[in-house]
Amino acid sequence: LALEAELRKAVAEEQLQVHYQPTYALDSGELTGVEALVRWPHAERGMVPPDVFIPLAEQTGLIHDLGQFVLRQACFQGQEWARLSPGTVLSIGVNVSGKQLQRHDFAAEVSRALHESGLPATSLVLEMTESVLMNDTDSTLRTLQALKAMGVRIAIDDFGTGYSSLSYLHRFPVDILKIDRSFVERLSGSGTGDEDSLVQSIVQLGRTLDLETIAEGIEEHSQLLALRRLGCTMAQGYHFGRPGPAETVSRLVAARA
Ligand code: G
Ligand code: G
Ligand code: MN
Ligand code: NA
Repeated sequence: LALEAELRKAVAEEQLQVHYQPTYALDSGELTGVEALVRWPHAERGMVPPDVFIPLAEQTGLIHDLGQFVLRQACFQGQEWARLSPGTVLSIGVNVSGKQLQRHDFAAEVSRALHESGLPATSLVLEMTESVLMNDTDSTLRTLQALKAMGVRIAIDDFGTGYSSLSYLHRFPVDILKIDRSFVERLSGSGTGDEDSLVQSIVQLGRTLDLETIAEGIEEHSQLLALRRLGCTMAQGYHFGRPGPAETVSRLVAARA
């Protein structure tokens, strides 16, 4: 079978899996949420990485069903964690591609997933890249405003790698900047080097615009210390935990309950 046909089958038969990577508060070390990351376990190819099949899904239109699957899984799972540990509110991050956002019924589908799962809208964070928001159409604006009205939050993924224009931050109701891991990788450790000023600028931009900042790709303790020094409040990365099956997060949630 061609990869496309196999992916179509995998989506239709719900063979895709959703893994979750935890995010943490940098000061308290508290678990604050997760990012949902789709996985494709393939009989012959092993785990096919999303870098391979997400672009294919976008080209073929499969991204709509795939995206709905991930969104619904993440919402139901998020609500289960909320039940496991009442009083703990985890943010549930779900990646959204531009193709999904362009669909006129996207906000309605999000609303349906929230209602059917019982997950509060304020727990859901939709992650999209800057390039998605550069597609500055009235329909994108309407969709984001509808999501905002529900209480869903919007995060800019890979922030700083896309476009030099920041005008979309004024036009669209953005809540969170996720600092791309390429910036985190270059942190000096002292928090005072030239390479640190970029991260510091993003954190300050976030503060000025009243946006949260989450640093991605923390692999070293020294990066954690530098980020704290630079005023970043939240982080995710291999240093804290790799993406893993829902049960891994369930254990973390149960441990705090
Ligand atoms: O998960 P890593 O674990 O390999 O993910 C690689 C890329 O795939 C990232 O850029 C991530 O944003 C993207 N990705 C992972 N899961 C999803 C998903 O459910 N939907 C979309 N659109 N992209 C995803
Ligand atoms: O584009 P997006 O931010 O959604 O992609 C997240 C990707 O980053 C996933 O592929 C995830 O597995 C990966 N990732 C998460 N933490 C780390 C990390 O500490 N180091 C590296 N190299 N990749 C990471
Ligand atoms: Mn992401
Ligand atoms: Na990213």
